[in-house]
Amino acid sequence: MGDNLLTLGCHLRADKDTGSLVEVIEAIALAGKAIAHRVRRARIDDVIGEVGAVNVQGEAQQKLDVISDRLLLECLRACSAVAVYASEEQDGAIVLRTRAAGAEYCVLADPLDGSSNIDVAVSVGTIFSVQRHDRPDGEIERSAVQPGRSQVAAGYILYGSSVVLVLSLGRGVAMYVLDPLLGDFVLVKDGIRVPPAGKTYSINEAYVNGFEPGLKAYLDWAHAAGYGARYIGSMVADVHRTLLKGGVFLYPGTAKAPEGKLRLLYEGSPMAFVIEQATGAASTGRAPLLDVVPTKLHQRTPVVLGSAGEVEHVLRHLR
Ligand code: AFP
Repeated sequence: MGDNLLTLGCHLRADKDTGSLVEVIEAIALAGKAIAHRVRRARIDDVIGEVGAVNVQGEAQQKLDVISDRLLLECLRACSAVAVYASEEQDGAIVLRTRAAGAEYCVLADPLDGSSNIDVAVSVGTIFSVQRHDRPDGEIERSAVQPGRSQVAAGYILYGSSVVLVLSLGRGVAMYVLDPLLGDFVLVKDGIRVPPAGKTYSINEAYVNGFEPGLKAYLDWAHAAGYGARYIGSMVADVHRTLLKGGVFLYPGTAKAPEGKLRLLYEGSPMAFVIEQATGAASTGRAPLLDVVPTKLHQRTPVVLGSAGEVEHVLRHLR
């Protein structure tokens, strides 16, 4: 049995081109460790349930949403390379420091995706996206509202039976696991590739009456072709399974919510970046998801991502 002892920091620093981006990723990883600790103690400490407030999208905030957002903000505030933080839990982007002060990056995050599942101990996760802060200091918030294609890094931390960090800096995808004894993320796999096909679809099929005809036709086709269904209802867990085992994850628009539920900048873009870097595909159902030009911070988007062959099966039914 070989020991995995290459830590996240050492692995990232081995690439001389990574520069101060390493500090940003380490700050996110530190927040992830702190969040993991809170998630593990969820039933022991009084952190289950709603705060009693709604976020800017009108969704009930869970206590752990607020705690996770604060932990991320504090870790990023301490990192001199970060200029802007934007999150699903905040109304607007938070300016931490200026470009003149040498801050090069903007971090966007869904601090605790799937948090409504915590009371039943289902896996949850943190999703993050890093964009270059290349606008004048007067337009600092616009650094956050950029197409997914221009991300310099993206990934997620899954708080499951183990704590897993999946990361892409635009040169493939690596997976690290938190070694609880060492207190550090260690590399377990580099160069991850989504299997090109996999007969599993992951969608909330209960919304089928609101789906467009093409999507209903795809589901009929998948049933006839002997596909299986897997849906946890926690995006990080569903995407992680899709990344490792293949298949397709969908959160489409419906008649009631044409843009679906997921946020473009905090969920869709970072997950699409990881999946494309792992040789999979990601689409809105109409266009490559990474090419969508956002107009606002909290924009929503339909999502279809996973094995390239499986995404294509969906798209040909939608066309
Ligand atoms: P919560 O953070 O409110 O639990 O929502 C999780 C989520 O945004 C995403 O993780 C899931 O894929 C999706 O919602 C599940 O939504 P449905 O319950 O509508 O299927």
